[in-house]
Amino acid sequence: MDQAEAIHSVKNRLAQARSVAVLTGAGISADSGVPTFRGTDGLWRNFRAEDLATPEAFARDPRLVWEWYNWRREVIATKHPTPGHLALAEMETRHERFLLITQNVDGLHRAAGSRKLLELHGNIWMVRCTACGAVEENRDVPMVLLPSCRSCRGLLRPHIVWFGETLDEKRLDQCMGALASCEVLLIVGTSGAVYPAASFAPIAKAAGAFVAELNLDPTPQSQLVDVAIRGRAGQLIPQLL
Ligand code: BV8
Ligand code: ZN
Repeated sequence: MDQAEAIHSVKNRLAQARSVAVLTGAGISADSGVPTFRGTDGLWRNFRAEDLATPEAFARDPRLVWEWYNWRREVIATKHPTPGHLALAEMETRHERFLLITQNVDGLHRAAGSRKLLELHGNIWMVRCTACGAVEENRDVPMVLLPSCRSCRGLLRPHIVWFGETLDEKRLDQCMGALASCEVLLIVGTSGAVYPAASFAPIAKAAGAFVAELNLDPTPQSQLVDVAIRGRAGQLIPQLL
């Protein structure tokens, strides 16, 4: 099946679908200029996300972890949603049931107008107090280090799910509900390396969904999906509308 036929087949499935789910990863924000995690531009000062985005790294050296997040906040603050983000915000208005699940913490889907949105790993513009648990939005670029809680002076951390941390039960249940009921699942711009998000395509497939992958490259999930479309998310998603 060539590219045009593949796009046509997914478009047809979407046109008839009452319930649609979408899972996005760093690839959809690559077109905005946000570095991906595992691409060549994804590394930061020779550190890997798996080494810095962990509670152990934060306990050992909160300043280093905050410096990494300050760098990412600075990068993301100047980025805008792509036609891919905007097309997904439009897509949610066309189906009775729709859920956009993103692994990205950059907030670009929210900025694009998506409302039926679940930020599985949190949001880089939200901070949480490690002492009293208070959560609030903070858009300081950079954060003055080390940031402390307004009400109890406790150390603030990014309100983001780090490696080794469990995901919010409610959020996960909402994902499982969408995966069990969707007729179409789009998997956009993710390498399928991180769990539990990496298990979403097989779960939806087992529940009878038509699964399409939109990615620049093949991934471990490519042979599992019904259709794999190669290309840039920013160009492909608008063609599905
Ligand atoms: C948990 C916040 C229970 C940080 C993130 C072994 C087996 C199973 C699980 C594990 C295991 N060992 C450890 C685990 C658990 C771990 C895990 O999965 N580790 C991996 C590395 C093996 N998972 C967890 O810890 C999760 N919690 O499971 O709790 C538990 C607890 C303890 C022990 C076990 C279980 C929590 C995971 C959440 C981690 N937090 N983000 C931050 O961002 O600051 S995940 C992080 O990676 C980002 O959010 C990112 O979104 C995510 C996944 O990366 P991708 O989005 O896929 O990005 P990537 O760069 O990899 O790929 C980009 C893709 O886009 C590529 O395919 C590329 O081809 C494509 N692309 C590029 N440009 C474009 C494009 N496509 C289209 N268009 C383009 N223009
Ligand atoms: Zn506090």
